[in-house]
Amino acid sequence: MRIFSGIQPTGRKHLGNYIGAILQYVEGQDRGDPAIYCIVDLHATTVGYDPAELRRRSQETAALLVAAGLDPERCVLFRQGDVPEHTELSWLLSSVTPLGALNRMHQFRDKSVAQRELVSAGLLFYPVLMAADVLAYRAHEVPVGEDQREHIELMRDVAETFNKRFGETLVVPEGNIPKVGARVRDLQEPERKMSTTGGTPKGTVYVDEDPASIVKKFKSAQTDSGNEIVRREDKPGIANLIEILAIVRGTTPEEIEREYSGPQRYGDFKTTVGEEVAASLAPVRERYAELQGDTATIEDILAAGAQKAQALAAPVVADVREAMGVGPALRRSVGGAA
Ligand code: AQP
Repeated sequence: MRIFSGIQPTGRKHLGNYIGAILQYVEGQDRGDPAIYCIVDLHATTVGYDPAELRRRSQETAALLVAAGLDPERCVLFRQGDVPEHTELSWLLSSVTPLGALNRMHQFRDKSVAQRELVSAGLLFYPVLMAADVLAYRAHEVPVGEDQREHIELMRDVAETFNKRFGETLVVPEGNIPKVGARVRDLQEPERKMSTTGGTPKGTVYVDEDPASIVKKFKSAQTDSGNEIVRREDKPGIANLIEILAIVRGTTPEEIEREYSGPQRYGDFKTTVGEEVAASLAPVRERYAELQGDTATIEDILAAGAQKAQALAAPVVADVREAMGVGPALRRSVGGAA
């Protein structure tokens, strides 16, 4: 069972990234054979950005993942731009990707509207590169949050179309979207997801945030004016807090609802959630502070990870080239699914 996932180096990572993705990465590390995690710096170049900042943030994201529990000895942790097989494969896969499907992607539509200067071809091509990221490793499982469902569907279609057109070469991956915490909501606008680019400053909690500031944000979270701690459609704010607390405690939302049944003061509940979130993130924040400035160690980790990643991806890309008739024929026969 191969697990693959990618994370953007765009700024600080928030509680949604942590719950929807990073916690799953750490869990996958114990199950994956191998578990492959990639900091997608090439994806980050598809919207306006500052080059020096991108390099720094890629290193910081790597430091954060290690601080959160990824062990470079037990998983493959690398930076996308260090493994050229990703870009080569994305070009090869573009021949089986319908332009109409790319045009319809919600993320493309949303992000292209937000671009002030240039809507790059890279932004349209983003899902093809993402398909290449996963398919290059013949990964079976892709842990992601709910917002990535559409991209997972597209990469499955791309793999299926490729296999039909050129013969069984690629593994069709499955998304692993958690049942609880797949869409952590903005604390101020709980009808929207917590987001790096589209969230409110007071409603977005960062993994490396000061504990007092985390508690303050939770205390001012938007809820309705009721007194029940239940997940109902008309209570997105409280439902969000219930799910967050369940994840932090390692229990279920049903258990939280049982514990807080009967009339409750929302203010007290918000404080409890804030304090428990802050306490659970404290060790990650401390390890991150130690690692963050140690760019030499981080670069060593990423270089070793890139070597391991390339060793896995190169034979797959060679099989794709062979199947497509690109370059000279290989001596060995095309390998099937791993
Ligand atoms: N609110 C969320 N709840 C649960 N999971 C989430 N993810 C993102 N937001 C939430 C998941 O985090 C992983 C890494 O995401 P990313 O940093 O690569 O970028 P993203 O998906 O584009 O989400 P961001 O960080 O909030 O950026 P915006 O919204 O500005 O595009 C992914 O698995 C994602 O599903």
